[in-house]
Amino acid sequence: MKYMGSHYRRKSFQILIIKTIRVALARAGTRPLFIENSSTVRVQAVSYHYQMDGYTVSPPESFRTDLYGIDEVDGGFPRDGLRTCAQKSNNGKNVSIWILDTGCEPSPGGLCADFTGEQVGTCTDNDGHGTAMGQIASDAEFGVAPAATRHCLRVLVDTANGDWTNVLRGLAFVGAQNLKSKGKVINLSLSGPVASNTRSVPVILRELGRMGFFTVGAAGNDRSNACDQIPASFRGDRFFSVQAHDESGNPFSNNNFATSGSDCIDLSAPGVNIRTTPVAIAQDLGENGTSQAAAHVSGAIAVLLSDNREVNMLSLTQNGRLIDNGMERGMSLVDKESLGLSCPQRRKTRKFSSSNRKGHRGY
Ligand SMILES: [Ca+2]
Repeated sequence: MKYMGSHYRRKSFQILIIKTIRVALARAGTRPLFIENSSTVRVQAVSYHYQMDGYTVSPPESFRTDLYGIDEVDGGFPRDGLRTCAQKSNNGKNVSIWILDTGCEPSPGGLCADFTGEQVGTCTDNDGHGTAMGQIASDAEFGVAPAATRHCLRVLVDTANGDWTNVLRGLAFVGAQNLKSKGKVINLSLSGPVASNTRSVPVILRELGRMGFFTVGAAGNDRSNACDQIPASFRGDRFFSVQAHDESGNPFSNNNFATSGSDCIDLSAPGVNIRTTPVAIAQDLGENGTSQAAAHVSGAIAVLLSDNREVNMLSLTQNGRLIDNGMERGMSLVDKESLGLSCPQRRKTRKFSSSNRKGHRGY
């Protein structure tokens, strides 16, 4: 019966998607859709330079300040310069993270698809944004959830914008998959104004939530009310809208925000001066935005799921801190808790060896 239930749900979802996409296509969505990355610098070189006092961290046990985001998620505040929880955690193992963006490199076993019509059969990222989001969430060495399976859907074109219709197609593809995993996370580091052609987005996100998907959306970088943006304005138990803050806990200057009257922000996460792979040695560049913040939260959710822990605001922010958005723009802004996981209470998996496998039930 359980199987029949999930089968029925997938079937009904597919019917819903077909209807929804028809509506979206009929509306000929041409409203702008932007990635949430306000950086004016583009990192372009090719190698990691994460070292600490000459000690190459592989896998990372220690971090430079330019990995403060990973450090912050891992154990929360105060940051300890260490990946304190990783050794006790499954780090996203057997959890799928779907990156809907400009494309990225799937991890082993991950899927890749193009919905822009530009690159049939591939998901090559010619912009860099999707690659960065994928790395923050699940890079095998420096990601928040290094053991997660990363799937890459190309829904934005090389100029890093796109059409909601392609995003909807990507979401429909995700919902139609029947992959075995311990959990499913969708990262939407993109945003656009709420408009007539975005009415289908909440419908699909709600249905994906019912199917067990957790979705993370960027709050947006427009210095405006997040409730005017989609996906941030979507509200749901399995949806999180994310602002950005810097390593000192100051809010990102272009954050979209929540007011006491209309609150469409759930939490804040690292999103200022975030380094990702294509960084040249000796360059001191970072990228800013609620995109980067959202990707941290996607990775954190994957970590919680892999450790059989609840995913909710409490578990995501248990070791976070209050980010003071204050009254800086002359309006009543709502302060938010920052992302900060507590470490798992006990080790969930053990190394495979003949000595400790015996008698270990695992799961
Ligand atoms: Ca840490």
